[in-house]
Amino acid sequence: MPSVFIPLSNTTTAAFILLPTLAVVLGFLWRRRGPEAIIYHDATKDTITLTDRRGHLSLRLRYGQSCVIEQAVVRGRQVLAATGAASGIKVGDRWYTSRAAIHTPRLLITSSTLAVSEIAFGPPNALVTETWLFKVEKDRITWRIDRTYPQDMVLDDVAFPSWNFTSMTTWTGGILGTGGVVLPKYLENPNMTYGVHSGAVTFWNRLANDALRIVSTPVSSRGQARHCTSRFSHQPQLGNAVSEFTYNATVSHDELQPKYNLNRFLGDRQDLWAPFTARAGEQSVEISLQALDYKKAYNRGTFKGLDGGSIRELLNTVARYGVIDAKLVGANGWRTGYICLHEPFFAQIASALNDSNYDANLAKCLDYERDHAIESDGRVLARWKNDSVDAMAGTYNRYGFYEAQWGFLLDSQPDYVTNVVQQFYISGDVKWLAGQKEACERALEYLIRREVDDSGIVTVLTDSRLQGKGSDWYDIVWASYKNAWVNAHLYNALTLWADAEEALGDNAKAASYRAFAARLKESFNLPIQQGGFWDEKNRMYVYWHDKDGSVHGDNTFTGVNFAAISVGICDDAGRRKAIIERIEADMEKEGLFYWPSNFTTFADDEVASSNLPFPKYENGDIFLSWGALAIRAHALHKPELALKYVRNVLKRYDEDGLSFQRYEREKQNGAGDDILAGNCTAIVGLYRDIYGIQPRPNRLLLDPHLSPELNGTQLLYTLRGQEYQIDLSTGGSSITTENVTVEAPCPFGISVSDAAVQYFPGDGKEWGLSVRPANSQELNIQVEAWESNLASVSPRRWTETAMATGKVAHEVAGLQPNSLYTLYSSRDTKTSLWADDSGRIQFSSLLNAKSPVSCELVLAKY
Ligand SMILES: *[C@@H]1O[C@H](CO)[C@@H](O)[C@H](O)[C@H]1NC(C)=O
Ligand SMILES: *[C@@H]1O[C@H](CO)[C@@H](O)[C@H](O)[C@H]1NC(C)=O
Ligand SMILES: *[C@@H]1O[C@H](CO)[C@@H](O)[C@H](O)[C@H]1NC(C)=O
Ligand SMILES: *[C@@H]1O[C@H](CO)[C@@H](O)[C@H](O)[C@H]1NC(C)=O
Ligand SMILES: *[C@@H]1O[C@H](CO)[C@@H](O)[C@H](O)[C@H]1NC(C)=O
Ligand SMILES: *[C@@H]1O[C@H](CO)[C@@H](O)[C@H](O)[C@H]1NC(C)=O
Ligand SMILES: *[C@@H]1O[C@H](CO)[C@@H](O)[C@H](O)[C@H]1NC(C)=O
Ligand SMILES: *[C@@H]1O[C@H](CO)[C@@H](O)[C@H](O)[C@H]1NC(C)=O
Ligand SMILES: CC(=O)N[C@H]1CO[C@H](CO)[C@@H](O)[C@@H]1O
Repeated sequence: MPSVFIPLSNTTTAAFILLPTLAVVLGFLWRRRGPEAIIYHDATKDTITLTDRRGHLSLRLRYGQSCVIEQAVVRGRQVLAATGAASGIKVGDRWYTSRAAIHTPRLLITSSTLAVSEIAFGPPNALVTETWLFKVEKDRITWRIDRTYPQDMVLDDVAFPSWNFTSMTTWTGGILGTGGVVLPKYLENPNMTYGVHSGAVTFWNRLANDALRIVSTPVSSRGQARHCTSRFSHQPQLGNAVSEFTYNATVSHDELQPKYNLNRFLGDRQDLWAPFTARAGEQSVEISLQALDYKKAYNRGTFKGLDGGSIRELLNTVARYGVIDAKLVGANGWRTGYICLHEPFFAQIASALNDSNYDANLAKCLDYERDHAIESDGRVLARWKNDSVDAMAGTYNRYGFYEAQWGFLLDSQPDYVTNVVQQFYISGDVKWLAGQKEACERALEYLIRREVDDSGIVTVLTDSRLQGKGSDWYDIVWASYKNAWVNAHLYNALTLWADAEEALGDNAKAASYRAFAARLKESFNLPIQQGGFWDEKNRMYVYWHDKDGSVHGDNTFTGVNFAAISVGICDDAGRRKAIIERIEADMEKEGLFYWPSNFTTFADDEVASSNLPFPKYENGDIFLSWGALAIRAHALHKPELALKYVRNVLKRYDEDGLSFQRYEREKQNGAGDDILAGNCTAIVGLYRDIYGIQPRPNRLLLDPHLSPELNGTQLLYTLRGQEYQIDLSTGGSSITTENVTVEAPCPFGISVSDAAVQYFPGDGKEWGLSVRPANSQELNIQVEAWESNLASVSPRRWTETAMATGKVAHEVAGLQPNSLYTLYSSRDTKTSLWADDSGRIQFSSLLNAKSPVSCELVLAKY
């Protein structure tokens, strides 16, 4: 468009008067005729080109004896292979497609739509017919496909439609509607295929900074379509051509089933889904196609002291890679296809990711686990996998859940509950939580029944290391009887779950779980000689006690020590300091980029022999999965140390994409083909404990632990559809939403309801101040003092500044009911206000532009 107008703007006044008319004429020509026209028909070549009004996406359709999209230009980059995008069906081993050798379809073109009808392909006695309706919009092109099956048909495969991209490097990856990701670099061999039950994908290219978002929605009002499914493959090379990357979408009435076991990934073939019956009649899908500026679409804010590009990339690749499919969310990844239900950090990953699709899928996954992984006695089966190779004999169920061959890994009990509560923190969905109540109680009671005396400490199923069985995440370390790892995670789950019981109104249960947690905390911290886990001589926690009284894992096992600090069961500042400083000294000595499981070896009878000699695998290698625990432990003690290790991980990511299971201790090079998504947990820790972003069911809590290099970091974050801007500085942090900025001593919380913004002092669940500015009035509230304690009589003090003149409505809550308060303002006013029987006061004040007003609200003395 600019190229048409620029010459005109240089002409005389007379030409200017003509401009409006000319613009209409030229605009008309441009739209209907020019090569950049929104819909441009080149009848000589049998092609029609459609371009969105912003000119970011352009599709070229070829229709002569075919119906195929042969070019897709995404922000100037052509991404399709010569075979393009088309639709089709596979019957037996024969493909019938719209790509070639069909009757030329009928066309109907308007200024912004194109209808292509009478597209027919298929076996001669059962032709499938389609109509494609394209609509060109400002920022997208929509493509509706109405397909009619003449009869019920058993199909081996379907392209509804399928897209062939130029090569395996056309896209860095594709963010899926499951919250997961397809990564072409993990489909490195011909025929490698990955598929999911979702019809939404945003392909992106990091270098080109472009993205193509394809979102398919079944049109259920028309016919039978209900499910969308996606499959991605590395095509074998044809001759000297480069291998194409294909995206094959399916629309069906019934949900497609995997053809081989529960596989969503195939290493050497593409027929991922089982044949299915397409019902006679119509099925329709609406596909929205958008070309995006990738960095803008996934803008996380302005980063200081860290590379925001790497943070975005690590979250979009490593973190998402743990999602296997709809209802299957984990942190190992879809290549090896394991989910460890004995990992507590999926909802924490969600809270760093900021993707409502991931959140929704995790909620469904936890329901699926509730229904198929929890046994009647409350036992939470520890793992899921596509096959039973890793299962303890007889435990693999038809949904894919099982006990690990290494032993009963009991951390699945608390970790399931932890994920449920933290998912509730993100969604705030009390109804969903209520559906989990009975299952979570059952999972906790399973461990509670295993309490030793009245200590609060519970035991695992083995009594002695000599039984040679694992009992937690470190599955080939023979931790037995009283296991500090399991007990620390139980403590965490109990305190979280007590909070959830309160949200559900069951205060009695909440109190009993808190009482158990308190008992456990006390015993946990006792010296080892008295049955606790604290080793006073070495100033660290040990890993376990065998039943015979012997103590094991006194090798500064980092897992237990970081867990104890980060879940708060160790809250003694002296102990924290001793542990962290000792570990840091060892890190420095060895020059390690990240924490190993242990600095020196476990004893021979404490681990599987495959862990020997030290350092090897779970005996001394570096696993990134527990990064969030370590980051939190450090953030509480020394934020700059936490930051140092976040930097190291980001540097690694830039070097090797973190594509390994663990790092070998000696050379610190990557090893292991189980490419763990848990690697993202350092960034999860960065968001949660350094930036301090912590969703809560009724607010966004901000509790940062910053070091000065991070000053000026500005994060964009969305929670339950509400957008927040978070400005971080060691001098004071603030949150802005709905034109209101609240700066307050941390931690504090913010939420929005009834067009007003609420401020929650401290980490309390109740708001203290609610403000509603005039329309479009920007308002800054700086809280200087606000005690969240109801009984407190200390004054509440704050300063408000408006950018424009207008009336601000206020409500203060959490006051002593039926009491008289005095509001002093720096404008020399003094107002008496009565707190009603719910302890609330309402008042309005007119603020003048840019003149700050300080307020003080004090309980009046009689
Ligand atoms: C995409 O490529 C595959 C493999 O080369 C081919 O079989 C298929 O027909 C192509 N799809 C389209 C729409 O042309
Ligand atoms: C759908 O994808 C498969 C590869 O997974 C490919 O063989 C087939 O040709 C595709 N269908 C079409 C019409 O492109
Ligand atoms: C890919 O799969 C096809 C069909 O199963 C097979 O014929 C072909 O040999 C495979 N190619 C490679 C390189 O594995
Ligand atoms: C965060 O979520 C919101 C709402 O879904 C979305 O608009 C935004 O693009 C997301 N940001 C990132 C970085 O994904
Ligand atoms: C399960 O998945 C793994 C990894 O993708 C694969 O190697 C294995 O063959 C699958 N198992 C079966 C029985 O298909
Ligand atoms: C995560 O890091 C491990 C090293 O602990 C590495 O082996 C693995 O490939 C990484 N996973 C991903 C998805 O990058
Ligand atoms: C960070 O900002 C605070 C004020 O917000 C200031 O006191 C401190 O000196 C700053 N630090 C650096 C390194 O700029
Ligand atoms: C915020 O203020 C701007 C003008 O400064 C206005 O356009 C916008 O509508 C306001 N937003 C809200 C939520 O009031
Ligand atoms: C750094 C450190 O304390 N390492 C410990 C690791 O384990 C051995 C025992 O196997 C201890 O002696 C070390 O102190």
